[in-house]
Amino acid sequence: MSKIIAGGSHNSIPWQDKPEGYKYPVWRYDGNPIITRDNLFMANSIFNSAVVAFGKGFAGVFRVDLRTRDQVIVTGFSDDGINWKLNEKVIFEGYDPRICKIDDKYYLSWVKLTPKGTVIGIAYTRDFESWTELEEACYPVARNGVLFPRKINDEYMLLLRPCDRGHTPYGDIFIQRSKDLEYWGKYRFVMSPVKNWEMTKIGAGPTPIETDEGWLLFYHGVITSCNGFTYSMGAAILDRDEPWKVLYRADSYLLAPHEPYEVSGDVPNVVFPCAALLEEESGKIAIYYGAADTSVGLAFTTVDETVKYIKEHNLT
Ligand code: BMA
Repeated sequence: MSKIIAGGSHNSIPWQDKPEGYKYPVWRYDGNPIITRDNLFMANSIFNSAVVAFGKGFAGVFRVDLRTRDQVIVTGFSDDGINWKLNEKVIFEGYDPRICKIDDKYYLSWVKLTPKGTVIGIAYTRDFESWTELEEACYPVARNGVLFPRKINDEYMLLLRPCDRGHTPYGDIFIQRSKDLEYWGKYRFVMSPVKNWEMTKIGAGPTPIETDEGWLLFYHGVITSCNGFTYSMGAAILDRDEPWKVLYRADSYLLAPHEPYEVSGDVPNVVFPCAALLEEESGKIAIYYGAADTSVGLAFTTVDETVKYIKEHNLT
């Protein structure tokens, strides 16, 4: 049995048992999508968004593309992780937020827009009301900045995907380290696309999950077909002390756009995981993902099922 070591929620996370006879390790919530444009006035779409256990329930940071098509981030709260109330107040401009609790603060990392291209913005809050922005974590151009939920050997760690300004194939995951979340360095390469389903580019997804086997990392991978891009979700296990070392990695995706709300929307064929809620005792994991750049979907797995799948389908 694989175990989640830390980062569990004190509250019950959203959950549905795996449908009878379903053979794969990740299954969808049958009420998907859980968040749509109807959750917020003036939203064109609400998608790649991240949530975390907070107080007696959950809090989140949501990517909203407005009816002006400006890309902004707002906060939201939920008692059960499924029904969300979003706030109209914009906390930052940009997109694809992740949220990560380290000690007593919640750190937001997101794709911040600058005149020279996108960078990874970092800000923190204690209450989801007031935010303190820190130095940008890199120079342009990068996306998919994902913090680890604790320091490792006294250093904060950030996964990121250096890229260029467009949607061109330039997509490896790197890691960089910092003692103070201000100066970053000691870069290491983590992984490149390998299999067809992820061949165009890859990018880290939710905050890595600490397990007894290593850091469980869900990530997205993109394949280019004659019809455009398809974004799916894969998984790897990184070394607990030196997380740039990949111990295992599934050769195949764990979730891909198959349902109507994933294959059709503003950008068809996108499954883009940004957050996971955990239960340490049971090993349950609830994954939040953007669907077709239009809405938010929820999927479930357990640490045991996912780790087993990764090992049985390990990339060789
Ligand atoms: C990526 C990001 C994501 C988006 C995806 C598909 O480059 O912009 O926010 O979900 O493209 O459009």
